Amino acid sequence: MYTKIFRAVIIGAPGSGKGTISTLICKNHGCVHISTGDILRQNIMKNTDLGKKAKQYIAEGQLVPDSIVTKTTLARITEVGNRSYILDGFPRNIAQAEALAAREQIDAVITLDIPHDVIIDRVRNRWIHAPSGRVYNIGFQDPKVPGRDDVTGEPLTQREDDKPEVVAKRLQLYDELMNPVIAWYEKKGLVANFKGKQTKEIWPRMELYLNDRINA
Ligand code: G5P
Ligand code: MG
Repeated sequence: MYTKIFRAVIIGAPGSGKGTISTLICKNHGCVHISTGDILRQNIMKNTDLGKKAKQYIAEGQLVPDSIVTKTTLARITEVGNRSYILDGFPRNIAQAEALAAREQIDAVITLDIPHDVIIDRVRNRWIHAPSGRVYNIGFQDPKVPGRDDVTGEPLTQREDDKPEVVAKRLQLYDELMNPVIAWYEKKGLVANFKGKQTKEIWPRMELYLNDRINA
């Protein structure tokens, strides 16, 4: 458990394992996982106003407009209150990074550096339980019953934006928009980069870093 509040951002390409690693961090250290992608997908499922606005952008691999996402994310951070959190999927550009900095003091920025060919393979095998955001992967993190969520038994689905042509667009957009964001956080001395091909290879290094960072 954290002995003080720890607010971190996790950055990585689509399919790099942000959701998987955030879940591990929160399970082991008791923080709240805030995933903007999960929030948007849950709103699409419930057909809310936000979901209706976001649906087409996500399906095409485009960013949902800043005005919508920033308001939603900051509202979620307010709900989380005085607790440690990992912010996954936000910020997505400099404007969002500035909006976050104006509101929150971020303690660390964790970046995941996974080769694109590894990512393309993973995304092909990804299945999700959209209502909860739980993620599975055939051959890596199989559900106990094929095609079913471990907790609810509900059917798993594939993401609309995991089609190969949309993944290619998302990867390109990531490089274009996120390299400047990472450089922006590097200037502030906040970035810890984790390079590798597998989550199990990255995780022990991440644990060492987190323990150091949290007890510093
Ligand atoms: P999201 O939802 O933020 P992305 O594209 O940033 O989407 P994504 O696809 O959710 O990121 P991830 O969370 O980095 O990927 O990866 P993951 O799900 O944990 O892992 C990928 C797969 O690999 C899983 O099946 C996992 O089980 C498996 N895996 C993990 N580790 C290993 C391993 O070691 N080995 C193997 N074999 N498999 C492994 O955003 C979606 C859309 O929402 C909008 C945008 O339209 C965006 O495109 N959006 C925003 N728009 C504007 N501003 C924002 N801030 C927005 N946030 C979201
Ligand atoms: Mg994710």
